[in-house]
Amino acid sequence: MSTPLENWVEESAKLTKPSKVVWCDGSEAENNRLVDEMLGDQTYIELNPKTYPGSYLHRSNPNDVARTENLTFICTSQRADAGPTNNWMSPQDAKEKVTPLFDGAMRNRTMYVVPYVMGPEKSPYSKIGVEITDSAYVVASMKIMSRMGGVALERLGNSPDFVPGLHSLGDLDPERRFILHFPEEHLIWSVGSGYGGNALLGKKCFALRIASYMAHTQGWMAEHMLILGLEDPSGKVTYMAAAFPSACGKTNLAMMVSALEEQGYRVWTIGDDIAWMHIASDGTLRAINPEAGFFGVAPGTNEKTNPNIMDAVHHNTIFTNVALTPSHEPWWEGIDGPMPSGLVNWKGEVQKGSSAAAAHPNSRYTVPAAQSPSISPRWDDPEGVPISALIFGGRRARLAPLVFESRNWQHGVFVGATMASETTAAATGAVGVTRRDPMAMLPFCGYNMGDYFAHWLEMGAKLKNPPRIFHVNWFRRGADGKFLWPGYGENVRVLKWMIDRIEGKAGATETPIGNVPTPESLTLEGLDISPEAVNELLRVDPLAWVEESQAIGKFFEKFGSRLPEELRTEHQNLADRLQRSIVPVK
Ligand code: OXD
Ligand code: MN
Repeated sequence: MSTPLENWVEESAKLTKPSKVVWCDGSEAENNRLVDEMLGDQTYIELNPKTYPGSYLHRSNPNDVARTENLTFICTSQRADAGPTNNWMSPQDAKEKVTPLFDGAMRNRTMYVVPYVMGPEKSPYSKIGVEITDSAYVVASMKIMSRMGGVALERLGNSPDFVPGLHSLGDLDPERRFILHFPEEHLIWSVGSGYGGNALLGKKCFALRIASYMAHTQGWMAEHMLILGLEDPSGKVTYMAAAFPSACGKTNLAMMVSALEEQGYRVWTIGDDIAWMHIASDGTLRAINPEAGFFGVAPGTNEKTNPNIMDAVHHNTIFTNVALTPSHEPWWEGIDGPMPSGLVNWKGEVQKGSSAAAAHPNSRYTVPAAQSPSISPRWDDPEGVPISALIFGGRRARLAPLVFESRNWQHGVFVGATMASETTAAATGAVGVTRRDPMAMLPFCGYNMGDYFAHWLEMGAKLKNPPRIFHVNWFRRGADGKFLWPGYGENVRVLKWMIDRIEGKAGATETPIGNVPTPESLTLEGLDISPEAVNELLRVDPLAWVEESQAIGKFFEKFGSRLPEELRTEHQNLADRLQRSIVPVK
């Protein structure tokens, strides 16, 4: 008798017609074989073995360098269940359309069967996925990003309880590229892209889109959040999870070298992108990081912005679409030091001048999480870590103050649901446009976002001691257009204010949008910042927020009757509070 997994593999092989099928065991020997093959066919370029041992550069097709949200679909039987923020196709239409693209797609190629666990190997909260792919680069990346191979097969046994994901590079033509999710079947199909978020199916496709759907039906949360622990001088660690849209500094925050380390405040990393959170038997919210690696944006990363990752990526790392120095080291815009001469750009061409970027703005490193010096001793804890604070944030050049605290869980859900940010290069499309990105889940929610908001509200009601909810904005600019806040390691000062709030030690001013720190309640010693800049960072401009409130109203209209009443009430509440705070001019 064959197992459900064997049946699905056989069915997929019949459709895609590979020349051979390889079941991946996740061993070093297997990885070495793949590396040799990829060096042979130039999928990989070896980096300097002295300074970057075990590390390789991969150049993707220039038309395939970022997630393609316009080609990403949620295929529920009812359109309304995918909601107004997702692209939708019916499961039947999607399969009819895309089956021909898989038909024979793996001819003369190897089909790899990649079983993996998302989450710590022994955690009751972990889940199993199996990706079928014809890309060796995807296999090597999945080995870093998940617990891949025999561990997953052992845990699965003969059970049908896994998320199947069928992936083929196809012909890499964007016209024939589809990233399809069938949440009702827990199934993923992806064709025509070899890029990370489209092709490493454990990450965005499973751990966010399919998992958010599962979490809704099963009573837990799958969120686009980093997880960190902030240690205080007494050695106590407070755990926090934070949602920011793609490429807004989640990795840097999760791995921060604290500017207050001498005072005993230290940051420990549990995860940099995704949190799965469950209500434990003691009523606390427990978070695990389903991933085992970091797939981070390289440009802008340097010894100042993220010294821990700079250390981590010096071995066993896959770089994608970065530039290459003559001594075969990776290079990107914003790395320490000047642009070296003789650089080869991300497309493999000799770099001429600096008018065009040498590394693609969305170039990446893929590195095992355990290699970061900041990794928490509890990052692999099967029970997860208890979360005391949830943080939302985005890039807002003008509007949002450095930090504010919501009044309660319901208000916090409203703050998350109305989050907005200026877009980055992590997805294809215009950069720098303000878009509303609730809980940073806009591209990743596997069901109707109105129902997702309702789920958040329900989770809060079930928690004994719901985490406090904060909003941060590291990106506010002054009248001169310059950032007001130094960011990076200095952000610990804001995290410290949060734990001081949780412990009832820090002051705040009530404003229509929430509680904003009093300047004295922030720990600013040793920071070169003027009192005027601090005031500007903390300023809430009611007139600008009235405009924001109107934009929120427009956004909420999209959800019609699926918008929870509580959020309408919070919106009205904001409008009323703003009204009261605006002193009429006589
Ligand atoms: C990511 C993203 O790659 O959010 O994490 O795009
Ligand atoms: Mn992300």
